Amino acid sequence: MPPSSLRVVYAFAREMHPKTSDVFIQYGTAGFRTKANLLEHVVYRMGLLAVIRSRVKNGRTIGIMITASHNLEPDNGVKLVDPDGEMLEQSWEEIATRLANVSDNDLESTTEQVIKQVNADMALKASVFIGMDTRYTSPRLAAAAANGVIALKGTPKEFGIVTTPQLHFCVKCRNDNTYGTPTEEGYYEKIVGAFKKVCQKLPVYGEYNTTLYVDGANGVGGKKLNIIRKSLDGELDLNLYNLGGNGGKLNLNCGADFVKVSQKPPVGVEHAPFQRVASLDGDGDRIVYYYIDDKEKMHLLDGDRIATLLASYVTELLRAAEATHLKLGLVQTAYANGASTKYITEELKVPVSCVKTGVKHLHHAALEYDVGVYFEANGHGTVVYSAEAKKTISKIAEEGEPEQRKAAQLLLDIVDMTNETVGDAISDLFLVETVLRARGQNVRQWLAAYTDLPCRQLKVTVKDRNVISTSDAERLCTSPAGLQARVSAQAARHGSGRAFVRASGTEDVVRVYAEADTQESADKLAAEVAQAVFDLAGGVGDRPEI
Ligand code: G16
Repeated sequence: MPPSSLRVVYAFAREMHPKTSDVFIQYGTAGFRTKANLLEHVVYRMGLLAVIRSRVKNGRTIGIMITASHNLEPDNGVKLVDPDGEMLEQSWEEIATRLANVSDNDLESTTEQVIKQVNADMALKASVFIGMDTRYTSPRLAAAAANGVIALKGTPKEFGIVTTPQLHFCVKCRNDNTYGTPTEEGYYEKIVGAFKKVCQKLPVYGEYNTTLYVDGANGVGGKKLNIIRKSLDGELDLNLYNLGGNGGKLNLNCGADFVKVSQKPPVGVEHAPFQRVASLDGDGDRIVYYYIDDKEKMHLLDGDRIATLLASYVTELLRAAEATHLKLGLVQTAYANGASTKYITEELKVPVSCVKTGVKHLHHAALEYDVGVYFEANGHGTVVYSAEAKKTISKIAEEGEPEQRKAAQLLLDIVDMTNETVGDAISDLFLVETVLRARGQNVRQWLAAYTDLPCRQLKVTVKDRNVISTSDAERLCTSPAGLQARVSAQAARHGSGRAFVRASGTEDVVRVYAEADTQESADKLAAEVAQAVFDLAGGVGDRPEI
């Protein structure tokens, strides 16, 4: 493709997707995210970038997902998916930001510069998969993405409404046909198929019961579970709530983020004492569990709990398969409850690493292990298995002693049930149900593994959240001056006190996390830290109260 044909890039931009706002926008924790009406030109330009990326990757397929995941309905967003189904390589985030912010007049020349910089062969074919969530602004944005792809003579394929992890899965399958079939049906076949296989091997016993309530956050995840429900042959009875009807608004007072952050049950879900409930987020990439006891108290089983459940069960199976030379490790972020980290190291004796927020950071750290379990406390996570691990387990499944074979075969089903590309609420749901079923456990028994330290999360609005810098996997705040000293001093005044602050990469806020030995202390510490952020980082609006 000769550079002169880049003129069409400008023409499409000017005629159909002009840049109408001067607000600077940055590729954040999970792509670009802001009010939907500020995004059309950004998404069009990501269509252009996806084509360039595909050509740099020798024509392998790249994904574009239109979603703002856990954010409320007025927001939207866009993120790029790399050929192995992973998040866009980080060195390209700066390029994405540059392309998103240039004026329409400079778009043609900037596109040309990017092509040169990354050495893309524009004569190659380019393929881009596009998916979107259920937001009413998504179809328009998906069309803008497709136009960006067409402007650079790439081939877009639109998947319509899918969960974010389903799009990641399809991209991976398209580039590696040993992983599965790159369609929504291919996804169900592999992931739900593996769950049904496991159910044949593990009869229901003990305290486990097959009824599961699900809060669909009025988003896409619940809708997809509604499709899956009919094919489960009674192995799992899904009672689905918040499917987007009856005036329910996306992520509003429901969904995984609401449940985790507010520590309250979602609206729109019926509750029965001790009934386990899974709560998904708006695009189906996060999941947390909870139950309400007979005194109406809610008990949360968040991403840390899911990680420990999966890591302990896989460790058990590796032991039974006599494959303990395979190294299993767990990856968390600063949000991980201190009690979970203690349990992982002291009880499970599993190595644990701490990285910055964002699945992209956790994913890469998890790849260091033969079996890497990674979860953010907010319920975003999965398991990755090295090629060596898969080979070893397959060999044992065929050639081992009977008991070893049994464990290895279960492990192979678990590998198939896992969406290894990214955190996936649906895949994680089946993994959790598998472990509880295998152990004959109810949700209270699951919770009994360890006791969480009480914690609290708050948001503070400031003039410019970029004034906050951090180090040590976001556990230390390096600017503005004096903030860390105040946070440390406040934390030291509370038993088991720990707190940190960081700028969100998906919302225009500074996040505050605090934990301590009592809920009262955790709440107080969080409020004190929120005040410190407000005072030293340019808070706007009302000063947080204690
Ligand atoms: C995204 C990321 C997660 C991150 C979350 C919050 O989740 O994929 O890794 O934990 O945002 O990020 P931040 O604290 O920077 O706003 P989702 O589910 O919204 O895509």
